[in-house]
Amino acid sequence: MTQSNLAYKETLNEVEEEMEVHPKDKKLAMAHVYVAYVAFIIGVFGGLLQGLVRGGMIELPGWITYYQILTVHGVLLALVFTTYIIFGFFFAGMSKTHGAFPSGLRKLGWVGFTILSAGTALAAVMILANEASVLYTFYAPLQAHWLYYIGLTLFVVGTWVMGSALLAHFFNWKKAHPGQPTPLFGYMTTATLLLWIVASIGVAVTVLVQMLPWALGLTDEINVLLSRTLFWYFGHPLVYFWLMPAYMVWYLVIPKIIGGRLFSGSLARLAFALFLLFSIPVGFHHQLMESGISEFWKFLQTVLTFVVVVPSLLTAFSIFATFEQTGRAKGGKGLLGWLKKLPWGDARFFAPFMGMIIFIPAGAGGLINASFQLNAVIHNTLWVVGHFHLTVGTTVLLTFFGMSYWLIPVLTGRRFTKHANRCGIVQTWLWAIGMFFMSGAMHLLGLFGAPRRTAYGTYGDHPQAMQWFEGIFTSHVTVAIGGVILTAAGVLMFYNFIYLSFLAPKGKTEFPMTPDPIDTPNTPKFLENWKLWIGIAIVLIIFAYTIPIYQMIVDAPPGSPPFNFLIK
Ligand code: HAS
Ligand code: CU
Repeated sequence: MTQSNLAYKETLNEVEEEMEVHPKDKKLAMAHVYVAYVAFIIGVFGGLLQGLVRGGMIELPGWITYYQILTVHGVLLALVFTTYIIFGFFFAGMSKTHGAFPSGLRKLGWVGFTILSAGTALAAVMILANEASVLYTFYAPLQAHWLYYIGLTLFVVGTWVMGSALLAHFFNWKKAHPGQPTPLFGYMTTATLLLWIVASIGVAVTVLVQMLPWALGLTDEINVLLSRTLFWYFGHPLVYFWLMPAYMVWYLVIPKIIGGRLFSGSLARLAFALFLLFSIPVGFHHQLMESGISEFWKFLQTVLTFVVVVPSLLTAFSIFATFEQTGRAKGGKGLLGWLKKLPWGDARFFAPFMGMIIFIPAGAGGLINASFQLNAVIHNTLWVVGHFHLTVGTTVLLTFFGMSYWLIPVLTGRRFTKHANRCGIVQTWLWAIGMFFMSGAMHLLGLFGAPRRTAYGTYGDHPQAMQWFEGIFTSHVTVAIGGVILTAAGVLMFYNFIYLSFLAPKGKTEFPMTPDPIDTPNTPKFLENWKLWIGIAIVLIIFAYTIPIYQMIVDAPPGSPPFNFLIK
């Protein structure tokens, strides 16, 4: 280690000792966590009902429809829980690593939170009133009440306002420390927020320009292909908006919990910059089976999809290396002896670790989905539902659960007790086992042709199964049983949230944050050049989308507002 590295390391450790989340920032962060978990528990029960309906075990009463609970489940878990917990994590982490928010920015944060929550409440009311049973993708021609689209708009605007507060805090720090590498937490938050902002412009455009006028009756038709394209321009980066904060926990928190230090800061920065570049021009991999997009553009976006796999592979390498280095430093010998040195009994480690393990098959499933021709086999089948229950539903969620075990007590000034830890370990096992059955059956049923997005679920059940395990994993009953186990796990997680928020003994809990990796002073300058990254991202987007979107507009059938005047 060079002299300058050593000096840098010492000053950082000193700073680290002092920095805590400011009490006023704790309130703002915790407000997010409350909403997140209330949405979570309602969403979990939505999922249970669906599983039971699909398994043919119950019938919904006349006043509830299948699409309605599917929308409740998808919107509350995939959009509301994730967004709130992510922003709660960002506010807490930015306060810890960049210092307390100045009161103006904190207020801006509260304003954003209020707008976001007004939007969420409006959208939730419309869904519960069965006026917006359009699923979380709100594909046209499914149409919701116009107030639902207003709710969605407020939701997005709220995140922009909160995002500006966070970005301003980061760039103020950068200005005050010229020439210094920025703290990794801020770097990663910034990459994630920029990704979110650039991507959500797509959904804002389709909602404001297409959906809202149509729902208000101002136009009576809609360009369906264009609306789906604008949705997926947003929808794929959306999944990385969920994944990147989970990766932040892996990169920044887990090394500290296992008693080590992240293996390389520059590699971590590079992975996040690559996510910003390649997450957006890939939406067509959700539309490979759609007519109206020529195969050249589909193929191009397929190639870019395989490029965006690279930062995940970099992440796998970094995290594995961090585990191995730490395990060996603790005396682990031989090829795999270091594994024993990891803190298996610590739920803050174990839950995200299970998430990592499950991401290996989950990511492999993603590669299958993205493989153009193979997509024909799985598209619109239950396989896809199995895929996203492993990715966002397990990898990301287990990581957020693992994060909650320390984040909530940090924010509420309580202790993460042995009891809470034990509940966390049981919760992780239950979630993983429930998901093994549910998602496993979904994957296989999908291969036998069971469709997604339908209540008539037993299609695809495979009565002539040759082997017992084939029979188990090709039955909707298995999906339902997995769903029941997952509901139990969800209830236990809600209990963990209540316990850590209100019941655990008062005291101090550590906000685990890895000391900056030793390569930090040598961070290449270009990695911090945001203008460069945003510029390349925009060029890639223009390249991947301009011509196909132009074609969608000029070749649209007559009466496809809002661009009728352009139709050939
Ligand atoms: Fe996906 C559909 C392709 C990742 C979520 N995806 C979906 C949908 C969702 C979703 C919600 O190409 C459904 C949307 C809808 O409603 O229609 N997906 C991919 C690809 C990846 C991928 C190529 N998806 C995700 C992630 C998600 C997510 C992440 C949420 C968070 N997906 C698709 C495609 C479709 C799709 C098509 C459309 C299907 C259709 O036809 O409708 C890749 O990014 C995956 C890369 C990941 C890896 C894994 C790396 C492994 C790691 C773990 C390391 C482990 C360690 C532990 C360190 C290659 C990082 C080691 C320790 C030891 C001791 C061993
Ligand atoms: Cu995607």
